[in-house]
Parts: sequence; C-alpha cells; structure tokens
Amino acid sequence: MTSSIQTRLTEMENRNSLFETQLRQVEMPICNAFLDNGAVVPASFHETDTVLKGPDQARTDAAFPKSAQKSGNVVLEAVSGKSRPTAKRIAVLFSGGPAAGGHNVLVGIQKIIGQDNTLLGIRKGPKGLLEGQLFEIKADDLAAIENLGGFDYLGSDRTKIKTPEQFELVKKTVRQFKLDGIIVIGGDDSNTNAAVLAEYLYDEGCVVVGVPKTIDGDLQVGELLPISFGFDTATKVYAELVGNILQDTPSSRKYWHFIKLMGRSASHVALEVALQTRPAVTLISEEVDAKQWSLNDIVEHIAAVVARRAAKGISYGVVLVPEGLIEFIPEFRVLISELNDVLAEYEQDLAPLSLSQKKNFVETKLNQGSAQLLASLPDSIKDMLLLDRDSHGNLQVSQVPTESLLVEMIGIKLSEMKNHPARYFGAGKLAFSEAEMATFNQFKFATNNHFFGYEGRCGAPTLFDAAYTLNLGLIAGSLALSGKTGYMAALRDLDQGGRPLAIPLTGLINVEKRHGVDEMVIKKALVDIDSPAFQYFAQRRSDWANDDLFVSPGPRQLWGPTAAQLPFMVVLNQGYDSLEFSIR
Ligand code: FBP
Repeated sequence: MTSSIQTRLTEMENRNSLFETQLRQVEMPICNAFLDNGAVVPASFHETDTVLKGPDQARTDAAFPKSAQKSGNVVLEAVSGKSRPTAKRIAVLFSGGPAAGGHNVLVGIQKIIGQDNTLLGIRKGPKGLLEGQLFEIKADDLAAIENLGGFDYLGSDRTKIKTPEQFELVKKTVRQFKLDGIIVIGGDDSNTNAAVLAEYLYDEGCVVVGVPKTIDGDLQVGELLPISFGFDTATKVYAELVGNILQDTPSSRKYWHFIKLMGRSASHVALEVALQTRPAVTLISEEVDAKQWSLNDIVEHIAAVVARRAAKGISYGVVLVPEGLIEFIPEFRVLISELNDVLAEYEQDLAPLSLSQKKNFVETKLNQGSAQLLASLPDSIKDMLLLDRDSHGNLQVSQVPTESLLVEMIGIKLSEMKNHPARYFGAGKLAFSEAEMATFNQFKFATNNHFFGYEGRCGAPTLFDAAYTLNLGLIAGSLALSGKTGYMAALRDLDQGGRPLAIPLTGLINVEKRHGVDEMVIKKALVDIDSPAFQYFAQRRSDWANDDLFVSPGPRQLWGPTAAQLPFMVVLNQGYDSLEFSIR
C-alpha cells in the first residue's frame, strides 16, 4: 500500500468516511421565521386560533394548573423575532431510543442560543439530569456531528422521573447549573415527562420544552404535527432492506421471509414499509385489534396466502410483522395485562426466583385461560413476556420473537392443510384445481426470520429528517429563550415550506389506565384504519398477495429525484399534493 493511500484511509477514521465528510457539508433549509438577512435569529411566538381540548381536559388542567393556565392550551406560531436575550443557560437531553436527526436538533438549538447564551448537554438522558451530569457544548463541537446519525454525543436512557426524590434531584440540578430552560428530545412518554417537569419547575423560573422524536411515528398531532423525527430515516432504511429481500425471493425461489419491524405498539413503520415495497403480507396490529382477530385467525390468513401462491408455483414471499403485534391479539392482550398486574403485585416475591421458578409462580396467579395460553407457548416467547417492564411500564416488545411464533404455527397449519384437505379446500373454502393441489402438496415451507430495528434508528438522517430536526431545534431553542414553558416544537405544512409551531403539552395529555391506575399521559397515535394511508394499503394488498408486485425503493438518497421524498403515509394522510417536502 502506498503511503498516500495509507494517509487517505487514516483520514477517514473517526466519522470521516467520504460519505460523512460530504454529508456534514450539505446545507439544510431553514424556515423564514428564523432568518434575518441570512443570519439565524430566534423567532418570537404569537397565538393561533387553535385551542387543544382533549376528552379529559378539565382533569388535565387541574393536574397542571400553572402551565395549563398560562398557555390556555393555545397553539403558538413562530414568527420573525430578531432580538436575542443574553446570559440564558439552556440544557438539553435525549430520552428513549435513538432516532436519526437528533444531533441536528442540537445544532439548531445552538444556532439560536448563539454566543451570548450557554448551551449545556445532559449526558445519559433523564438519568443524567438527576445525577447532574451536565457539560457546556461549544458550537465547534457540534460541527463534527452535523447531519450525522446517532445519539452518541449525549447518550440517552429511559428513566421516568416520577418520585418526589427524583423531582428534588432535578431541582438540585437546575439550581446547581442555574438553568433557565431544559429541552427534552423524546417520544410520547418523554414529552409527558416534559409536561410534568414544566409544571414542577414553573416557580423555579426554568422552562421545559419538548421535541417530538421517535422512529415509531406514534407521536403525531393531526395536521399540527404530521410526524415525529426519525420515522422517515428508519422506514427508508427498512424499506431498502425489505426491497432487497423481496428482490431475492423470485431469484432464489425458496424462502418465505418473516420480517419483524420495530415500532413498539403502533404499526406505522410496518404500514409505511408496506407502502414503499408492496410485499405479499403485512400485518397491522390496529386492524387485528379492530377486527378482534385471534392468533389462529392470523395464522389461517397467512397460511391461505402462502398456499395460494404455492399452488401457482410461487413458493416464496415476504411477511411484515409489526413489533407490537402480540399486544393487540385479544387473548394475548388479556394475558399481558394479567402478567403486568402479577409482575407488579408480586415484584418482591419474584425477584429472587430463577426464570423457570418465575414461570411456575406466575402461572398459578393467572386466570385459567391466560395460564393455559402461557403454558402453550414456546419457552422463547414465555421468557420474553416475563421480562421486566421498562420504567414507563411498557412490555419490551422488541424482545418478543413474534415472527418465530407465527412461522411455527403457520408451518403446523400448512401440514394440517395437506393432511386434512377436506377441512380447508372446497366450496366456500380455498378452491384449487387438481394441478394446483398437486403443486401445493409438493411445496416446502422454508423460512427465514429477520428483525429490523436497530439497523434504522441511528443511520445518517434522510434529507427530510436532517432538515426537519434542524428546524425543530430552532423552534425549541426559540421557545426556551423566550421563556415559553410546557410546549412541544412542531412543524406543519411540510409540503408548503413548513409552518413552525409550539403545541401546548397539556393539550395533548389524557387520562389512561395503566396497571389499574389512572395516569396522565400523552396518548400514542396508533394507525387509524379509516385513514387514507391504511385505506390505500387495504385496497391493494390482495393484489400484492396474489402476485409479485413488489417494488424495491433502493437506498435513501441525499441527491437526485427521490432525495426529498416524504413518507407516503404522511403525504396520504395529510392530503399533500406533492411527495416532496419543502422547508423555507
Ligand atoms: P422510543 O422512541 O419510544 O424510545 O422507542 C424507540 C424504539 O426503537 C422502539 O421502536 C422499540 O420498541 C424500543 O425503542 C426498543 O427499545 P430498546 O432500545 O430499549 O431496545
């Protein structure tokens, strides 16, 4: 190797690949509200006509008396402001799972804060806030991570701040570091945390602002917030991978691929990837719930698709499985809810037990139906259902191998179909000709399982996520500097230049029963099966099942015709006229 090649390769170390070096230099568009003769300036905010009113608004307002009264739950819009206060100290943290673009939120905040104020980074998420792990961020430090993926600059965690001791620790940190504001970059649970902190810190004079992050896409507020950041990048990465697998299937002609996709409870990710790639089967948890499909219904549905394709000589296909499916299957929902209660009630008794002792103990505490269901499951599923819940009380669905359970049961169902044809074929059932039946009988159900999740959370942001997050940072920074507390940054009209907004968090909070107790939380936005995006999918899916109509979208682009493409789900649900985003 020549020394010049050696030098070149060494230069690429530490996030300096040719791609990363180029990417850092791409200039992202900025909304007019933050520009004054080309310079970035904080915006100011005026009230819009939109007042948020949830079903439990009176209770919410009573629980958040200071912030709700101050905001009146009125949505604000950012307009050109120009003046920049000085000597403010604003801290920022990441909360929950990573999502592409997080680093650009920091860049946006820093641009607004400028040199006459101080930006502090909180290491390790909410936990770092409790521990006082803060450090000063210098503008130059952020140049290295501009437009790049990951949350590594600060780190993140999932600590829920709920006990009086924790609140006291937050107050200690606020006083120790003389904070005027805290910006929480997180999902629905983290923004609930932000609302609670805003109320708690109201009299301290420390404002709390949220930024909507999550690849799950379940933090949406109609046209006010069409999508959270990170969803576009994650779904484009998954769509590329799924497209590649789809392309492999008619080439090798031997496998059914079962692909579980991250997204927690909501199936937005699965729906978006289906819209981008058109595989044979995509399950949508919210539909399973609405139609009360049992596990057996789901298995029979997929087995019928597999059999129909096999009879036509198509011995392969792709099934997309949303990560949270298991929580939506009625009998599992009951089981999980009972398990949640048992795990909470007997926490101390269970702590010293081994996993197999735990299983035996838990089975004795469940109702008969749930105990039978748990006993019937493979150990791999049982173990994961018994795992500790996260600090927000959620089942760790990413750890449950639902796709393996489906594969196992579909395999059994297909054997049954072959061994007992009278039960499955004939009038009103599957109708195969003799030749098709013979082809089906020769078909071998060979499978491959995949789980795409971590592959898409930390990739370099798409052009949309990079531009979106920069502007969310500009909004959040402006809110913090102007002393507005209890708001979440948002951008609407993403096809029309983008209108920067501030959504009052108290207007998003509802009362939800969690483990039998009423809790004030921001409701997860699940897939609406009446939405245009779901309807588009539902009207076409049987064609995608019966034939190979898949498409392979290829890698996400930063230049060229598809670079500015928005998620299809956003375009369809928002009724946009363009597939491309526009921010200006
Ligand atoms: P949040 O954005 O709500 O934090 O979740 C993102 C996510 O990637 C989910 O899709 C997934 O269920 C979860 O994190 C996995 O958690 P972990 O990173 O702890 O494995």
